[in-house]
Amino acid sequence: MSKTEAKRTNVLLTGFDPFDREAINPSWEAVRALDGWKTGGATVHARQMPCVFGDAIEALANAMDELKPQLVLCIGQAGGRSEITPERIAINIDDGRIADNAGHQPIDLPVVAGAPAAYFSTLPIKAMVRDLRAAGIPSSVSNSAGTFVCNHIFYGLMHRIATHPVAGLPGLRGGFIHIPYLPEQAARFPGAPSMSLATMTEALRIAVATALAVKQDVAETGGQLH
Ligand code: PCA
Repeated sequence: MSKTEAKRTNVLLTGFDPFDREAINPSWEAVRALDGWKTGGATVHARQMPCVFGDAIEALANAMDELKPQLVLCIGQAGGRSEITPERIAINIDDGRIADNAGHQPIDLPVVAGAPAAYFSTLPIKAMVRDLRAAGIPSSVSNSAGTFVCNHIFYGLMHRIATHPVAGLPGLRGGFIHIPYLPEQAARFPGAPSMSLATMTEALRIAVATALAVKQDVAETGGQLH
């Protein structure tokens, strides 16, 4: 790759603003720590997304139009999970267990009317889990990103990649990773698992590096019985 081409390789990393009465969102804290980070000829750009149905997909589309990334990783908080969990699949449903940050709580509505039921992540999720574990960071594939704003933006991302070839350069890939609470959040919910910001930031570095390096995912066990 020439220097000029290398300059044009952008990675978009998104995190969310705090929601559900939290003061912070680990996804934004970890993502913003990597803004400007250069790896493998690519530059990482961090953007914060609103935890609002509709607005989140619009903000993502704007960031993609601005940056023309070749890789998009959206990150979100999954309180209660103990591991870094690359998501396998985005489903075409909005079903809010709670209201979003604008007070909207859609029930059983499609993210995009008339669009496919689901899209698979085009990130090498198994290779990411492998590399994270090798670095001593707990990680597993997740087969559900839920039905709140994280699944919503994930679906919006994959739908855009599938239907807007100009949204990124050829070969644009994307997906979603859920991450645990930070310790200061978990301290309010005794027994809840958490992970330090330093570990989560390192995990995202590994996830980005693996996604840039591995074009074809590895076939490793990572399924679940339920
Ligand atoms: N987590 C929520 C939305 C924003 C976030 O960080 C979710 O899992 O849907």
